[in-house]
Amino acid sequence: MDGTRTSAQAPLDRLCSALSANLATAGGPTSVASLLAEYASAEGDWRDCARFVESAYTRNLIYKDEHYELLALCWSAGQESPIHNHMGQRCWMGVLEGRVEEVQYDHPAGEGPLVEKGTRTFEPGQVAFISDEIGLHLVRPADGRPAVSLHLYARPFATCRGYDPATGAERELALSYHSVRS
Ligand code: 2CO
Ligand code: FE2
Repeated sequence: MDGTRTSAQAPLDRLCSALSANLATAGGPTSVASLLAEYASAEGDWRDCARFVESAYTRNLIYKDEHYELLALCWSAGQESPIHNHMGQRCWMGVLEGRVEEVQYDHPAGEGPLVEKGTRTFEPGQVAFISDEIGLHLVRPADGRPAVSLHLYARPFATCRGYDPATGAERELALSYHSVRS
C-alpha cells in the first residue's frame, strides 16, 4: 500500500466533525440535539468506548476541543451521579443504551435545602438538555438495568459543584476520565 488509501470515517468521527463545525460557529449551536439523536439512534461504534466498573459510573472521553467535550458515560445498575451543577456550561445528554433517569432540583436563593422539581426518563435515541439556569440534577440508569449515555458539555469543564439535598451544602467535585478514546 502506498499510503493513499482512504477509509470511510467512523460514525463517531463524523459526529465529532459535525459537532465541531456546529459549536465553533459564532451564531451558536443550531442542531446539537438533532446530531446527537441521529447518532444515538443509528450507530454503535460508541461501544468501543464503553467501560463499566463496579465502584462508580465511568466517564469515557471521546473528543475534546476548546468548544466542547463529548463523553460516553456508563452506568451500572444502582449507580448514580451526585446532585451537581454544570459550571455555567450547556449539557446535552443522549441515551445510547438502556433507559436513563434524571432528577432535577432547584436551589432557591442559593441557600438552604434543595427543592426537587421532578423526574424524567429518557429512552435510547432521546436527548435531554440542562444548564444552570434550568437547575441542578442527578442522573442514574432506570429499571435496575445498566445504561450508556452520550454527554456533550459546551464548553468543557474539569470540576463541578456537588450538593447535599438536605442542607444545600456544596462541595467541589473533580471530573476525571476513566478512559480516553485514541
Ligand atoms: N454531569 C455529570 C458528569 O459529567 C453526568 S450527569 O449528566 O450531565 O459526570
Ligand atoms: Fe450532569
